[in-house]
Parts: sequence; structure tokens; C-alpha cells
Amino acid sequence: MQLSKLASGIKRGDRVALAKGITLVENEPGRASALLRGFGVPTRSFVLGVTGPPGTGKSTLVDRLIASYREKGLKVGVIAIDPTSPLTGGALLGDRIRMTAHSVDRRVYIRSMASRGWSGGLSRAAADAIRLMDAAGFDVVLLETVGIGQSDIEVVGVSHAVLVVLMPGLGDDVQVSKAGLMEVGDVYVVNKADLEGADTMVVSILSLFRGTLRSPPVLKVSALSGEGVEKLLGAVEGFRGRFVSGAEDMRLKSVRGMIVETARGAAMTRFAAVSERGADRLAKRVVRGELTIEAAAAKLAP
Ligand SMILES: Nc1nc2c(ncn2[C@@H]2O[C@H](COP(=O)(O)OP(=O)(O)OP(=O)(O)O)[C@@H](O)[C@H]2O)c(=O)[nH]1
Ligand SMILES: [Mg+2]
Repeated sequence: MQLSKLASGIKRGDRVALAKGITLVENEPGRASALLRGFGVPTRSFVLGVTGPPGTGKSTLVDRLIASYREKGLKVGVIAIDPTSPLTGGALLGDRIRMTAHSVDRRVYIRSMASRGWSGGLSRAAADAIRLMDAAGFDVVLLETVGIGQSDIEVVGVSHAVLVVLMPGLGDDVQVSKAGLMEVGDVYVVNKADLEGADTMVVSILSLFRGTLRSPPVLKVSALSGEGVEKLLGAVEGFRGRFVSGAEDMRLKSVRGMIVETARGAAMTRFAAVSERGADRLAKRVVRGELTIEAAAAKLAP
């Protein structure tokens, strides 16, 4: 499809055009950047990152958020980064099943992006997809990603606010602090509060922040029973309210994340091209004793 036609389709909010745009972003970053340039700086969509260890109930909460925003008449987009590791591979089907209630709703758009084979490039693709959703007139974009390690969590760097979803029995604080979840959250959710150990989990999260400059709220929630969900929705609405009234710090944070991910993605693309072109020739020179490995590496990536 012609880029200009695709662009006007996306601006009209056409779902097929949006789907094609996101596929372009995933497969052809070069053409996608030409498309994105035409849309200007994103201003419309409030982007909420939802991250946390596998199985803590992120998708269940996202489902609650979709329902709540649809009640307000807002247009909601969801980007779910599919965990493709064997550990969490079963989640995809679960996500699909839970969100089917919304899948027939024309004002909800749910898209999965696979993390396999992307490494740092996935964050760029997610940032680009958000820009497309912004252009397509979504009021809210929910960005769900499994936060196991730093690179998974990087993805939420483009959000205006981030929920970190935890649950009782995660095994003290190690998972939380090691994965880098401590730094990214604006609100910490201890989900599955209907299970035993929720209070202990709240206490251990609070203790992680003791002595630091941050004291984000820690909310006890049960996405299943609904307990605490109203309060969580209220907290999220607080962030959205600030965003809608033009909070500069939020806009800066998200745009900063987009710049960083776009640069990182471009560097990766460039490096992939460079390494394919130059490495064989450099290896010969190193073996002949003309170059050290360090000098050869510096030629590859100056
Ligand atoms: N008891 C209880 N179970 C819950 C609650 N919320 C979610 N679950 C269950 O926990 C399981 C995982 O929920 P998901 O919403 O798929 O969790 P997730 O964090 O999206 O999972 P991944 O995407 O695989 O990381 C499902 O079986 C849910 O039904 C809750 O509040 N209480
Ligand atoms: Mg999920």
C-alpha cells in the first residue's frame, strides 16, 4: 500500500490501515519512519505501562482498565508484548481469551507484538506503534509487558505512567529489585490480595523504598474479586488527568523514551548492516596479524 494512503487511513482511524502500519513498523523500520515523520509529535494518547513478573495478573487488570475507559466513552488501544519464552509461553492464549469480551468493540484495538528475536529493537517497534495509535485518535494506550529483566522493562520507558503489578508469594523482594522494577513504577500493585500473604508483600515493597527518595503508592488489589480496583482506577485517572491537562514532565518523559528507543533501534539496524559487511574481511586481517581484535572491533563500530 502507498504510504500516503496508509497515512490517511490511519488518521481516519481505519483499523485495517492501523494493523498494516504496525506490521510495517515491525518489518520495515525504514519505510515506517517515513510514515511516522508525517504524523508529528504524539499528543493525544495517554500511555499507561503495565509491567511485572509473569502471571501476576497484568492482563486481568488491563481488562478492567479497558472496561472502565470504555464506560467513559474513550477509545482504547492495547499493545501486549507477547512473552515468547518457554516460561511464559502459555500466556498468549490466556490474554486472548480474557480480552474477547472487548474484541468485538470497534473502539478497542488490541495488538500483540512478539518479543522473540527483537532484543532492543522491540522497544522501538512498540514506541512506533504507540505513535500510530496516537495518530489514529486513541485516547488511552495500555502497554503490557512482562518485566523479567531490564530489557523487558525498557519497553515501558515511553509510557506517561507505569503500573508495576506484583502478587503475594513472589519470594521476598529479589525479583522486584533485580529486574529493575523498583525504578520504573509510578504505582505498585499487589494483585491477588484474595490470596494469603498480600500484606507481607506490601510491607516488603514499602521496605524496598525506605531510605530512597521515592515513595510511590503501594495498592492492594484483587483483579478477580474487584477488591481495591476502584482505588487503583482512581490513581490511574489521577495520572491521566495530569496528562490531559498538559503536564510537561509526563510529555517529556514519553518523548525522551521515544527518542532513545528510535536511536537505539537505528543503531542496531546500522550495526547489523555494518557487521555483515565488514566482519569477514576484518577477521582475515586479524588472522594475518595486521590488526588486533580490539582495533578490528573499533573499525566495525567506531
Ligand atoms: N486469585 C487471583 N487470581 C488472579 C487474580 N488476578 C488474576 N488472577 C489469575 O492469575 C492468572 C494470571 O493472570 P494474567 O492476567 O494472565 O497475568 P499476567 O500478568 O498477564 O500474565 P503474563 O502475561 O503471563 O505475565 C490467571 O489465571 C488469572 O485468573 C486475582 O486477583 N486473584
Ligand atoms: Mg498477560
